Amino acid sequence: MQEFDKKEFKKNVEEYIGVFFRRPIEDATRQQVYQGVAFTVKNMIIDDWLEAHKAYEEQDLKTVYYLSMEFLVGRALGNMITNLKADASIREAVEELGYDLENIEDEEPDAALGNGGLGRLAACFLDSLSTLGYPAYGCGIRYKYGMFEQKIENGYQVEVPDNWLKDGNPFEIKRSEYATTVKFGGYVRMIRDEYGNDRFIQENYQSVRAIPYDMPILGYGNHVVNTLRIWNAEAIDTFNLDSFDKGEYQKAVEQQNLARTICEVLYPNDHHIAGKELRLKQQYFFVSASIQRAVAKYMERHDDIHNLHEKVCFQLNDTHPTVTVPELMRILLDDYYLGWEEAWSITTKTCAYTNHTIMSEALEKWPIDLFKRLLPRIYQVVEEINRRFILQILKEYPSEAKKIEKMAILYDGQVRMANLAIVGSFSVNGVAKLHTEILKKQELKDFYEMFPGKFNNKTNGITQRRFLLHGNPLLASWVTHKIGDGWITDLSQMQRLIPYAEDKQSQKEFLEIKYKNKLRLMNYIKEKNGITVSPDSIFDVQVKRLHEYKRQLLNILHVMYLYNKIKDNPDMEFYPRTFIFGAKASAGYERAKAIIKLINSVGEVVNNDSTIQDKIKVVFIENYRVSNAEIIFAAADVSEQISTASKEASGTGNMKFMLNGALTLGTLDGANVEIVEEVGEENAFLFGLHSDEVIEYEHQGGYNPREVYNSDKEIKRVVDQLVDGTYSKEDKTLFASLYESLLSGRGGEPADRYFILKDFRSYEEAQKKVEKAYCNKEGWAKSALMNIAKCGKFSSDRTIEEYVRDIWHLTKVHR
Ligand code: 26M
Repeated sequence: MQEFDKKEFKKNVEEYIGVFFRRPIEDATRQQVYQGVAFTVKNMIIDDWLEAHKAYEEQDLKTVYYLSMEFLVGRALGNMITNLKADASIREAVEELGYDLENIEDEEPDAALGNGGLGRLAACFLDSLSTLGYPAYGCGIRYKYGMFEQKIENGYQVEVPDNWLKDGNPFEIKRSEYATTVKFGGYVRMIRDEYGNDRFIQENYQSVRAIPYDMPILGYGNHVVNTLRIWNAEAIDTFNLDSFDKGEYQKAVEQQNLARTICEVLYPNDHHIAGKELRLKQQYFFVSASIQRAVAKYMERHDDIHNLHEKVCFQLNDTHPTVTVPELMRILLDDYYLGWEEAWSITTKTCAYTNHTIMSEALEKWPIDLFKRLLPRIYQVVEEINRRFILQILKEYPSEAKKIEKMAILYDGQVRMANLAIVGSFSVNGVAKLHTEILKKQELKDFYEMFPGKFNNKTNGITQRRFLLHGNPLLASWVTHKIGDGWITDLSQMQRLIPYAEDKQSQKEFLEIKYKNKLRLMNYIKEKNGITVSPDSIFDVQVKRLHEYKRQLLNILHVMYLYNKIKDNPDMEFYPRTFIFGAKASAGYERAKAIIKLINSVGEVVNNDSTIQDKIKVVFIENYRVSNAEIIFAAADVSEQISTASKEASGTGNMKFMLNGALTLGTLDGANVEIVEEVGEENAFLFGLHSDEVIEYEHQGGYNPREVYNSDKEIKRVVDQLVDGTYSKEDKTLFASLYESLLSGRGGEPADRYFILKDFRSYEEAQKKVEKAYCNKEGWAKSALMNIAKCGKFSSDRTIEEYVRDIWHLTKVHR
């Protein structure tokens, strides 16, 4: 990249608008100006992109392929400008063109190719890989429709398709030269070749053409640009549609339909598996295309496939891309004619697997019939992997028949993807210390005993470039003013803020910045919700996917409890609080949707009750996503991280709040444990059962919530208000399913399986401590500053360095 030339930049923007829209900039829409700016910025990095890849090849560097069904990257323009370190100059140039950079950035739709934590983690990892100078590809799917847009109508969630590509995507490049074919269905015929070897030929299959689209991922100020490669499906022979042969015609139509459907839409569930055939097609589609291409690329510059693992690592983001293991085997066996042992040795040195959840509903299993019908050759390979693995189990545990039942890959008519991923990988990692320990001691105990050396922990992290530098410019420049800008690429330098935590002037400055960020969110809420909130109130925030285990229900029940208190004692001391929620529910998850409705209904009642004098406000932010998350984190005082202990593998929102100086109110779950370890218990608010207590109760089949309900009048009152019409005048049964989930459960599930009533009092007490602490402004500011000072560990840069050191063994590019 050359020196930034403002005149040239402005000229380019105007030229693009002229060429693409046939308009002078004065007549262009804001969207058109955005397109012009975006193309100009892309052009600024295009040479670096090419040269970085040339450097990788010349230096013959090992590459990690991060295989993921999801990349929740959000908007690209602002991030690129940040990472180009061109913020001030581009802002000025855009201003001279008559526009405000923020408004232009707001024209970009989020690339919402993910559900939540797992997809956003993948995006943070790509940012860190580029910033640290490691060669990497993100490999995924170019969904035509990403995560649905959430509208709230009459308090209910309504899902609207996210047509993010409708105006085109200025950052992507179609790479037809790397197209490959992916085959589905048909049958496998075995033949003997001229050397007497068995060969397996897939016949009568349907196929689609996989076409990659590349998006640049720039490192921060280092001229390194990696690639997010997302695959689109196109039909193969359309000309066959003219065929007079009925069978041919039929097949051509089917192939067209297959191509049309595969990349149509992101499945909008997390933590719940619906065994849909199309989902498996998506998985094999992007995996097969990515692995074929990676192997081909390796062979372009190397002659021995046996050393693949020296230059290539496939990291599986959860079990979703697990077909990588048999697909690589298939390529090695069928295309490179390797023997099984050789192929297996290469595969298990090349694949590594990350587990992101212990929730049993999320454990991926496919019916064997479906798997076999869709992927006949892959299934054969899986059968052989399974056969050999069972022999190994029998050998190591000759007298323990139960081991096979628990560990087999094929069992009970199903393909168990986690078992396949573990057996086929050299590394299995959890995403926070506690999570990895639970995997080793409980969920994956048998595998840990058999392969202790594979297991390791990699505590998650987040990129400070997006979530502080871009999302919270006021705080970012304040930090830089105090300690220099080293934190941008080395977050551990935040430690240098420790002395300022005690300093009255710094505390005051921090609170002023927080206040301004609260004003920004206040205005957003005013505009979107029409609700007036006070920036002097405590901004208490829970934003994340909606799931019972995350316990948004605990939060809103507590709001109902507080409302009762204030109504009963209008003169009680109470520090005004704004409870802010943001969450999408999976479309078919009825209880989650009922919780969204409840939050909105409570808001409706509480916000409009003038007798409580604005002491409580409840705000549900519609369509929570990466772009508005940046505004929300910056404005938060309290970070609600209240999952049932043991259920949240890590959490990453918790880290984004910490980075922005919010105090955690949480359970000892996931990475909260490590956050509190870093910041000190005195700078957080902990409550609730510990994970071992939860696990112990679960072994006993649960606990009896009616004991709590019957012995605590205030809790009983709140629970009863779910069904007495307090928040559902029009239809008292609206929240009956939530009432039932707390007191009796349904279909054999334990009552209150997420221990909401059990933890209620402990939560309520912690909330009282929050209030008391907030009353002391200086003390609060000190704690907030300590959170920022101690957040260094939670940079995804640290996480990536650990992956590199323990799993990927990459070398940095010289540029
Ligand atoms: C599976 C099958 C069909 C449709 C969707 C899925 C599916 C999609 C996403 C299942 C799980 C998915 O994500 C799980 C997830 O987001 N896990 C979160 O991962 C984060 C990053 O490691 C952790 O911080 C969170 O604690 C964990 O919940």
